[in-house]
Amino acid sequence: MFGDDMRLTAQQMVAPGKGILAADESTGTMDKRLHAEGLESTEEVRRQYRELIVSTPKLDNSISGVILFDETIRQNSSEGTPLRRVVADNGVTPGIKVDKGAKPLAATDGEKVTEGLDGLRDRLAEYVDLGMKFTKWRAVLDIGQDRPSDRAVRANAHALGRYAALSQEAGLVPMVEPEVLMDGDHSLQAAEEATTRTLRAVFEELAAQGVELESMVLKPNMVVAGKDHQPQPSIDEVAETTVRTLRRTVPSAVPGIAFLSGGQSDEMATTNLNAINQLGPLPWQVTFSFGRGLLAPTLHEWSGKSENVERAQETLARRGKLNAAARDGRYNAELEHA
Ligand code: 5MM
Repeated sequence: MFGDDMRLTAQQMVAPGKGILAADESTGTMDKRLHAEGLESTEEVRRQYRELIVSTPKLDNSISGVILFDETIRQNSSEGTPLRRVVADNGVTPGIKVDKGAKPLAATDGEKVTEGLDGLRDRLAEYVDLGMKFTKWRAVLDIGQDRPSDRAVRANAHALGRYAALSQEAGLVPMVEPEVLMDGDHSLQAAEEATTRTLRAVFEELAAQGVELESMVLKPNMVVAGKDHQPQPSIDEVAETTVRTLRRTVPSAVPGIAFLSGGQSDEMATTNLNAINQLGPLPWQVTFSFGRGLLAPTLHEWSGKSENVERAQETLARRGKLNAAARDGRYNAELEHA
């Protein structure tokens, strides 16, 4: 897939009325999510969970693409169809997480840098053969005294730039995810400052590494106060601050921005996405790429029981529909109970 194809894929991923489903939790994260529901995290339990997700009827009504984990694209449905093919047959574009996780960054006080560049070119070639159309790489930065440090911001931005360039070289659309965490008691202004600094550094590196902006999707955090900050800012303040931050840092050549939910409750993430879109028109498509925002209630509904699969799929389809409405600025809280 080259130039025009990648541009088209990027546009389809952020098309009006749809968003992206992040089902790319690594095994460690799946362990945590499944244990929290009292479930064991075996390869078979993860397979059943991922099958439930990707075989949800009419998933493509609200979902344009799904981000998968390496384990999932090598697993089959209970009927023997590769799960990656179930995704595509359901009208949804398959993508793959290609980073190897956030590891301690030298010469910092516990900050992290995402690794996975070594051997990435070869891994990408295999993912192309397996039918993947886009990739994702997540950098993680946290806010605190003198954090994120410029060292952590620069190291992560550099890795994102190199990853994105390699991805495009392979013909795969990169989803560039610099996440500034909402952990802590920092203010909305502190989140704005850290997110602005991070996004500036990321776009400098994307340019330095020759990344074509028209063939990528940005996956940032919304600009919210730390989850322990009191009082919490209003929805309007969050939306205005998020839009101001993005307008100041994200070139209009980028076709779309697909937010992570970052630990916000599912309803809060939907409400904020809606308020952000109501501030439009914006220079880019603005949609969701939620993991927990779509899947936390789905996993809870399933609870590992085959008799709950249908209800869990309905929960996922419903959250997808509500977020698709929010993505177009058409959501209101009453729809939650409709
Ligand atoms: C689904 O979670 C992804 C992270 O997985 P690992 O930490 O296990 O690698 C993550 O990248 C996710 O795609 C985004 O953070 C969006 O998920 P949330 O839950 O923040 O919406």
